[in-house]
Amino acid sequence: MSSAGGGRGEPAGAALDGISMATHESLIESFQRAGQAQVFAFLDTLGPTERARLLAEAAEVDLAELDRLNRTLLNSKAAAGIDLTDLAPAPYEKRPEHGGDGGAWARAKAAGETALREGRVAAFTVAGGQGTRLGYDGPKGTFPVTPLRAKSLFQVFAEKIRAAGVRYGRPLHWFIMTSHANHEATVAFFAEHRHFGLDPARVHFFRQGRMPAVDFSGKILLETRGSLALSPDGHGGSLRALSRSGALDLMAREGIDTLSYFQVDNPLVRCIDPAFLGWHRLAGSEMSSKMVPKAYAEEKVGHFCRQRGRLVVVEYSDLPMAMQRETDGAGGLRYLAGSIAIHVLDREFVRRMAEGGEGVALPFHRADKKIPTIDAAGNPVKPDRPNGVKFELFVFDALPFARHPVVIETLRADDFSPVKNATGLDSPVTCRDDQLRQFARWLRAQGVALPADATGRPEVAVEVSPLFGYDEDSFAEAWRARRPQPEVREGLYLE
Ligand code: UD2
Repeated sequence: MSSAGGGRGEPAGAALDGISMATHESLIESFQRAGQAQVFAFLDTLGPTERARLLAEAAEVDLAELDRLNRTLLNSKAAAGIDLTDLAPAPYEKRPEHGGDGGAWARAKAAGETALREGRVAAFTVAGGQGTRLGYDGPKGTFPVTPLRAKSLFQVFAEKIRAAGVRYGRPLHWFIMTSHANHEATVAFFAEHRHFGLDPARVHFFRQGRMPAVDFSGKILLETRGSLALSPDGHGGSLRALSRSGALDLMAREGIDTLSYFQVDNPLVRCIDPAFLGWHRLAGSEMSSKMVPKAYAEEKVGHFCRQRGRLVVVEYSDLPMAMQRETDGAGGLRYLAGSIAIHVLDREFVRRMAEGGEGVALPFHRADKKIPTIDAAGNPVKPDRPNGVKFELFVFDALPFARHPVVIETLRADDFSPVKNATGLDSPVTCRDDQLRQFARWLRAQGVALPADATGRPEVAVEVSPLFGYDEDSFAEAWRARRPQPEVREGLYLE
């Protein structure tokens, strides 16, 4: 399925030629019956290609699902908020340096390494987001991030995945979820860079689904006379996209039962972390997550909570600030466990969630947005305040459905420094500094004297390729084996 598209939501073209006039008519009628006839208001003014595109987009829409969303999420009472009753902080496995059980962590690491040697693990990146906040034009994964070589996010992940494949003697498969907007550019970027040394047969791209945006009365918005206002269905759409694209079947054929899930914006992530994989496996978990203690109350991450016996994540925008600021007896934050969007997923759990069934479905979230559209005369409108609603699925909403979910602590400095904003917090500059601090820590642990400021940022810029060392252990081995050991000075690149 390498670089294959993802079923529902494939661009017009070939598929459409097969749709008969009768199908078109029944499609249009179903929209009329659903009170969505405005979608075809300009149909008679369109040329054949535009017509075909509009009809193909309309065929993507699940009218019954949309009707349900309009009734539940647009209704102001029901939409009033997330259920916060019976909420308590979730327990998590502490790191050994914070009082966790060192023996249990060692057993977890060994179990994860076994799974890797058996070829049971694949990497999975969600890369369908639009990266609006960064103001970067292009798939976010192509954004340059490393301090010296300016390697792209995709290259950093590719090299970590390649290195893990070498270390455990089993090259890994890598699934990458794109969107309609960035699919072609993403696939082309990998081809242009020869998949960064990975076997192209093991790198699989598929598109996520799309959802129509509606106005505040639930009517689907048109972006132009001949196209719907469609947007990606959120990273939670990855579960159904994995199923629809054939990725789960491919995994089953290859003997892969575990997916290591991470976001495209975080180059520090340990994409393949044996201890995390091991905790997941030893607990018989279907979905596991990493947490970091929140750095401050207002930090924009989700919160791991327990609610009536189930694990849930409550997003920062949904947890009242008073609760985010609550402290425990010792003065620490009560809702301390921040979600950094790193998960491990069991293949058959993903299938169960994707297929849905009695009471098994991710809930949609509503986001009020400024959505470019057209007016009744068909002229473009660029709203300066929210004029409609987008619907999105969040992957962490699968946690309450998972059997034996585990949350483990990770060290922020080793796992999390996302690039989200052009400047300030979580920007290219903070991410570069965090990479430098990590390389410096690894070097210092090997006895290299490296002058640094109070935050641990070295005075000289150095870069370690993931192919040399992609975590502290692999770095230590490579460094000790390197003869002669290089002088650590400005510009040193280790590969
Ligand atoms: C997300 C989490 C937040 C925290 C933070 C850590 C949500 C709602 N919030 O915040 O709790 O963990 O990450 O960095 O998830 N994506 C898709 N398709 C989509 C939408 C997003 O693939 O339709 C991908 C996107 O490419 C990126 C990731 O999902 O890799 C996160 O998306 P985001 O930037 O919207 O999430 P953010 O920063 O609001």
